[in-house]
Amino acid sequence: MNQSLTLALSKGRIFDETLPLLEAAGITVSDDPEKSRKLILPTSDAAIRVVIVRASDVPTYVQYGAADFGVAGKDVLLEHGGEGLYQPVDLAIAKCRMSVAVPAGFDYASAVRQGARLRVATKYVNVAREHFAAKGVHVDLIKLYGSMELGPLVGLSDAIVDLVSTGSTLRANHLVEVEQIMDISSRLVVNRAALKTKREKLQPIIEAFERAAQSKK
Ligand code: PRT
Ligand code: MG
Repeated sequence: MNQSLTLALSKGRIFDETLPLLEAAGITVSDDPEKSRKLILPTSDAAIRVVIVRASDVPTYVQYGAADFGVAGKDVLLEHGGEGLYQPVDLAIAKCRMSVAVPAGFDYASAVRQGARLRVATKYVNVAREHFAAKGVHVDLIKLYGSMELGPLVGLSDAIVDLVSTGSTLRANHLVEVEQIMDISSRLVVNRAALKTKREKLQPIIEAFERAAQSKK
């Protein structure tokens, strides 16, 4: 059967770190999305193409079957909810952690002990809500779409929930990490219907990704 596949990726670290996994599956992408303005990239396999979308839109494309599979961060998948998605592989790429950070000098532990109500700016309102509820911390969540680090600096919030990898963004903005919420890595997500109808074509790729990810752990 002639099965064609569409893979959804975001440019930047996810694209860059997925390329070696694709290569392990014998698939090469010659366009560089940072240079080309094309949103649909062909691959060395005429039946497989890559679509370039916003990181937070990857689950949506895969959920609706506009892409058969994609790569998205656990942060993005938790906020999306994961409906319609099968998540077979933790790819162990684009690793970071989700943390609570506050301005250096703000006594977070004591504010929490005193039962203070904290204003928290974040893109990850669902994960943040669950985290603070589980800890019994009272929060007002303020939804942002980026540059969370600015929130406490201009008095928008007392704290932020954001992703941290090297910690240099926090340091540059005089913020300190006071709680780690969870480790984050990117996952392969597959459309549930495609998994059945395009199994023959998808399965070898999923297995190659699995092997490549395993060798990184
Ligand atoms: O940038 P855009 O708004 O288009 O979308 P995006 O930020 O969701 O995409 P992108 O490509 O930046 O991130 C895609 C995925 O990479 C995320 O969903 C995470 O799963 C993962 N990832 C891994 C990260 C980081 N590491 C990371 N460090 N995503 C973002 N960051 C940011 C973080 O938000 C903070 O602003 O980098 C800054 C911190 O980095 P350090 O090294 O200074 O600590
Ligand atoms: Mg980004």
